[in-house]
Amino acid sequence: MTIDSGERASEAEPRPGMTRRSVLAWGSAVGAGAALMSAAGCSSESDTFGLDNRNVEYRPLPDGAKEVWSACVVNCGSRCPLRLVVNDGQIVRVLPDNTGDDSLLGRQIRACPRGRNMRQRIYNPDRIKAPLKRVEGAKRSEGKFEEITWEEAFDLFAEKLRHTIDTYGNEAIYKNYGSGVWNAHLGYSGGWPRLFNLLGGFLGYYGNYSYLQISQCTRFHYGAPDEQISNSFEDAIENSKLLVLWGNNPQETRMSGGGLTFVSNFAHQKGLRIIVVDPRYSDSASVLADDWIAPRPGTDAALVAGIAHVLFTENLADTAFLDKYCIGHDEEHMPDGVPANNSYRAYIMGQGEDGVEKTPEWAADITGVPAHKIVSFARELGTTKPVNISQGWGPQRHANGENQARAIYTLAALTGNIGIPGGGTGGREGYYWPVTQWFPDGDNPVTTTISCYSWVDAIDHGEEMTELKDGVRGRERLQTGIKFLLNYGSNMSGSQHGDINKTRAVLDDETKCEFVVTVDNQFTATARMSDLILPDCTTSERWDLIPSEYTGDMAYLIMGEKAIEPIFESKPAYEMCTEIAKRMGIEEEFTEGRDLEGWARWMQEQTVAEHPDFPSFDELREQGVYRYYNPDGLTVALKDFRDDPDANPLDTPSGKIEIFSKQLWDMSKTWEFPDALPGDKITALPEHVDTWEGALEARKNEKYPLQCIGHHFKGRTHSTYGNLTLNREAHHQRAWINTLDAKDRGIENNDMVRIHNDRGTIQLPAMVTPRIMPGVISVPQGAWLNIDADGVDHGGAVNMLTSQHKTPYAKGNGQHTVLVEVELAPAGASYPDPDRHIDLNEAPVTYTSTFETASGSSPNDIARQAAAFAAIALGTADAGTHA
Ligand SMILES: Nc1nc2c(c(=O)[nH]1)N[C@H]1C(S)=C(S)[C@@H](COP(=O)(O)OP(=O)(O)OC[C@H]3O[C@@H](n4cnc5c(=O)[nH]c(N)nc54)[C@H](O)[C@@H]3O)O[C@H]1N2
Ligand SMILES: Nc1nc2c(c(=O)[nH]1)N[C@H]1C(S)=C(S)[C@@H](COP(=O)(O)OP(=O)(O)OC[C@H]3O[C@@H](n4cnc5c(=O)[nH]c(N)nc54)[C@H](O)[C@@H]3O)O[C@H]1N2
Ligand code: SF4
Ligand SMILES: [Mo]
Repeated sequence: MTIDSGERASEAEPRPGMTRRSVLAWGSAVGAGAALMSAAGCSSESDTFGLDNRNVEYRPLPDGAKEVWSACVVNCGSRCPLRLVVNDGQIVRVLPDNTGDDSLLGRQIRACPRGRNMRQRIYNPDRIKAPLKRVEGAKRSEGKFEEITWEEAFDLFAEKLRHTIDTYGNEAIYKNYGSGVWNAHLGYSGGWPRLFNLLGGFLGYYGNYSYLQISQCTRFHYGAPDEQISNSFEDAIENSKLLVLWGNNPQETRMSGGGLTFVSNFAHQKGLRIIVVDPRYSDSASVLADDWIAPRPGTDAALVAGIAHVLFTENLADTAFLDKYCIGHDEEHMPDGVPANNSYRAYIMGQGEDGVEKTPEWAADITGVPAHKIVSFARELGTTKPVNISQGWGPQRHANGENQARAIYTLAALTGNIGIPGGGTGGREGYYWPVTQWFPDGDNPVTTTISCYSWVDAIDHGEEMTELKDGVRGRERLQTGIKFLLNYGSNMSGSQHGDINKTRAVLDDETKCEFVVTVDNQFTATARMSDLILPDCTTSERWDLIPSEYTGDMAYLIMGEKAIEPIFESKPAYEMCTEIAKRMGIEEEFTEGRDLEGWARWMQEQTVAEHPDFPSFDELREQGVYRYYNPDGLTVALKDFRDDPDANPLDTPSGKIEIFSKQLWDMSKTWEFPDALPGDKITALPEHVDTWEGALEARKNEKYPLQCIGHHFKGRTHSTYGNLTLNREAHHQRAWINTLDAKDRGIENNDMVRIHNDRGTIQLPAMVTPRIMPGVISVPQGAWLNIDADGVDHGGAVNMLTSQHKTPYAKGNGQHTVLVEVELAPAGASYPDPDRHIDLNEAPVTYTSTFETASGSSPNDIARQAAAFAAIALGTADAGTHA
């Protein structure tokens, strides 16, 4: 069972602020939510394959209703088609994929409970209804707005853009990282990069919040410019003897039928042995694992070292593989000019610089995994072949996450599993992703970039940022700080970046960033901190083509047809860009005479040129989903290199896998760490490093003794879907805390607790459970903020606690490295929860929103809204999916 008892609907009680009527409605809604969970293939095993959508009998559609193909495009790593039933201009029902079958490579792409709740996201009280301008004199963090017209909004945008370019140059413009729409061929950019590029460019960023550390270390380890993806799960199912999910939780992070939930269920059915390495007994551990190994967060490199000790001393390391394909593993295979005692084996055997032997006992002390367990795990890894060691991105989202990721890669080499069917690189599961045509952004004339995690620094003290200190690329130092910030499909500023309080303080200083504009369709914490807010529409209100993403060896493209007209005053971002381009005198170059549908058709035409079998635009509208497959069969990463390393060398200096990296060795001598905290160092080997707020410090720190991770959570995709009542009721935002730690603090299950450190305080209910190791808590990341006058967040947003301190050379987000203390919340310290409830069974008479003052409704809006809900109410009698 995926749904742990703590999350069962029956135990949930109404939250403060819920009316009795909404509780009743909620009761039936949760019932629907539970049904959804099994439909998504993530409830009990027995119904995993039980629900073939082709054979489901639905309630009859209203007369005159039509079905339109659309999709959920959030960045969850899956991508799901949705059949939107439209009646009288309103979406009245959301139906899942009905193509495909139950086979491994033809499987149905069944949307998860979030996507099936799409109607609540479209018709949501938090929808931004009109362009909003910050009230003169109010601070950004005060979030006070007035409605303006679109004309005023476009003029203001254009004026500020012109002023920024003229005064500071194009490097002062920044489009923040934001993943809310970036997986749609048109929607991902909205047109903004194209607009800026035509105007001389903008400051870019490298990497992403998902896997910045692993992507940067991969350059040195495998010579690949990105993460070194591994064999696919389909290959593991066919060919592996053992699958190790190392800080990898596909049951929760790849939730759709097209994603990997479904694939891993095949693995389970086939009897593939699976071991999960995770401080949490995650949903993947609970549904799939034969064994669970729980290291303290941030100690995986030590765990790997302890395993390596057993492999070396018991002659279980694959030395033939290492000698042929790697350098740096032992004294005989070192790069020129490097003393031999810098090899990985010397490090493990205590002959390296630190003189410490990395025995299983040594590793046990650091990781918390018993030594005998490390020995038996090592023996199993050393004697089983092939093994796919599949690391997720949890281990690398830590202080010195670069070393964590490289260590796990190294284990794949020590066991000789790389480049063979059933094996893997130690990276994340591979996938087939044929390149179809995306919206053309053009080239950015500005070539300077910063790491995606550095933008608050670049606002605060951009001119001080340099290559060797801050990882600035394309220049030795930045010429200017960021003065014009665009948030598009991004909830970074208010929710997803580390240390929300620091970010708010930096944004409140208007001498630094002079203009902040947010383009979103929900009134988020990020929108709240802007000077201008532009209401985008949702995917269902515009044209697009939508590709699969991490969906293994089954790739596909989904038709995104405009199902309804944009609601309220919202517009597709592309139309906003067109209006601004007009004001900047570049409309022709920008549009090339195309509107959104025109671009969607153009992309289809370009795609056909590459893939002749690709359906026509109208066929795609009819069939909705088009699947395609790798002609070479299942994905086996680095197969060419394994087959013939001389003909197919890696792009590293040696052409081999570099367990010792001479490039990192050189960087360790030149890179500067003026504000270094413990663990801020670059090492040529994937060694264990004790870091700031790491496992060792937790044991010494009396004030903040608990490590806190913020896992990705089934209730939301980051913050997206976090304001949907049904989702909130089905998946409660609670802090996981071990039974022993809870007992020490007098905390019982569902007690309201406060979690704090020097950066912030949050309040939320505790989930007291043995499913997380002692000394560690986890607060699912992405909760919507609800900050009281004392600055305490009652939404449970983990980024009130996280740090902006960068990792050593990726300059990335160690957002899972956090120390905190937890205590019972003061009695009576409750705070009204914004009631985002929409009763889809009844047409509300008035339109209420927590943010009413900010996103105020005109009488016209209210009439339209009431009409919309009336139509919805007529069209359906349930939570918006099939019964
Ligand atoms: N439902 C849902 N799905 C999502 C997302 C979402 O928000 N919700 N987000 C999507 C996105 S953009 C991304 S980048 C991916 C994220 O995918 P991941 O980064 O892989 O997800 P996380 O939950 O951060 O981490 C995976 C697991 O690692 C564990 N972990 C944390 N620290 C450590 C450690 O030091 N060592 C080990 N061994 N394990 C550790 C966590 O407990 C967790 O179970 O998920 C995607 N899918
Ligand atoms: N503590 C902690 N923090 C983390 C992480 C973690 O593991 N721990 N994970 C990090 C990771 S991996 C990632 S990817 C980031 C994700 O952070 P973000 O990329 O900010 O993702 P979301 O919070 O989902 O915000 C996406 C926004 O896009 C908006 N949106 C959706 N559809 C549309 C649309 O059609 N048009 C427009 N204009 N907007 C739309 C949504 O309303 C939402 O506000 O978070 C990072 N933050
Ligand atoms: S959140 Fe992901 S798995 Fe769920 S419906 Fe959307 S794309 Fe599919
Ligand atoms: Mo991500």
